[in-house]
Amino acid sequence: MFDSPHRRFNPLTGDWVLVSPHRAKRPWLGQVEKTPPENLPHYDPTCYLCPRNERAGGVKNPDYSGTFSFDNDFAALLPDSAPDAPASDSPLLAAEPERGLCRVVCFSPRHDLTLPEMDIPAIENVLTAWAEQTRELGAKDFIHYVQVFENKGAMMGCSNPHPHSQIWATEHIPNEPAKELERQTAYFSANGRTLLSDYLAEEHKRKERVIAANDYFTALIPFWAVWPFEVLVIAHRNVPYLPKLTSAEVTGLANIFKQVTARYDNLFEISFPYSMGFHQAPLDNLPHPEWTLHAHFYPPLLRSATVRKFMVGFEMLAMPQRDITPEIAAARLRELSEVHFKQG
Ligand code: H2U
Ligand code: ZN
Repeated sequence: MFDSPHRRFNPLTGDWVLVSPHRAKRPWLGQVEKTPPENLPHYDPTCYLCPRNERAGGVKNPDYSGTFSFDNDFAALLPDSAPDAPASDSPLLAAEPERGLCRVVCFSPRHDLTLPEMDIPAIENVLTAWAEQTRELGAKDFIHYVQVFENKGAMMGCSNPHPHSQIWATEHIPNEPAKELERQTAYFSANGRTLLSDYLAEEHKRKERVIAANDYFTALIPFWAVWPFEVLVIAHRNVPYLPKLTSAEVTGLANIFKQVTARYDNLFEISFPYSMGFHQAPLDNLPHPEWTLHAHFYPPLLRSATVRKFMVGFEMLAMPQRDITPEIAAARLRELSEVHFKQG
C-alpha cells in the first residue's frame, strides 16, 4: 500500500505515528537469534507469589489452587490519602490528591505456567478474576477507573517470572483512557456508532492486519500501531466492561488470548515480553454507549529475542516511528502456528 515514509493517525488517542517502510527492506528476516527456553520449576521456595510462601512484610500466601488476588504490599495508591496535596495559587503548579487501590493477581499456583501454556478454562479463570476485581474495586465510591495490566518479562521491568498481573484502581481517569474517552465520545456523538465497531468492520473487510478472530473477539495489529508487534484485541459486542461479558464471550476472549500469546512466543521461540492491559470505560455510573472493551499488547521486541525497539531520540522528542509495517508484522504473526513451540 505505502512503500514510502508516511504518517498514520490513531483515532483512539489523536496521536500520529511515523512509518518508514523503506528502512525495513534491510535483510533481517534470517537473523533470528534464539535464547534457550527458561526452565523454571513448578514451585520456587524463594518466590513471593508461590503458594504458602511469605511475602514482604511477613504475610503468608494461602495454599491457593486457582487464581490468587491480594493487596499490593507496596501500593502506589492509598485508599485514604488525606486531601492535602501541595496547594498553590498558580495554574502552572497544579496538583491534586489521588486515592486508589493496588492489587496483584496471580494466574495460578504454577511458578512456570504463562498464559499461552495454560488451558482455556484456566485462562477463563484469570479473565474472571480480572472481571471480579473490576466489579469489586469499581463499586467503591472513590474509584472511577480500574486498570488491569500484565507486565511480562524482565525486559518490561517485571520483578518476578511467576505469572501475575496487577490492578491499579484510581479516583481520576488516567491519561490514556481519558484520551480514549474523549475520542470515542466525539465519534459516537457524530456517527451514532462506536469508533471501534466501525474500525473493526473496516479491518474485517481488508483482512490484512487481522491475526485471529472468533465470534466474540478479534485480534489485529492496528493500522496505527507504534510497537513492532503491537496487538489490539477488540470485543465484537458493544460492551464497555469486563464484568459485562457473557460466559461465551469470556471463552472467546480466552481463546484469542491464547492464540495471540502463543504466536508471540513462537515468533522468536522465547517467552515473549510485553505490557498488556484492558481499556474499560470509567466506572462513574454513566452508561458509556461510546466505549468498546479492548486490550492492548505492547511488546518491545523488534527483530530477535535480543534486539528491542527503543523509543528514544525522535520518538521521545517528536513522535513514535516504526520501520516494519503493521501489515508485514501481522502477516508474520499469522504465518506462525497457534500451537505453542514447547507443546508442539
Ligand atoms: P511486577 O508486575 O512489576 O513484577 O510487580 C509485582 C508487584 O508485586 C509489585 O507491584 C508487589 C510489588 O509491589 N509485591 C508485593 O505486593 N509483595 C511482595 O512481597 C513483593 C512484591
Ligand atoms: Zn512462584
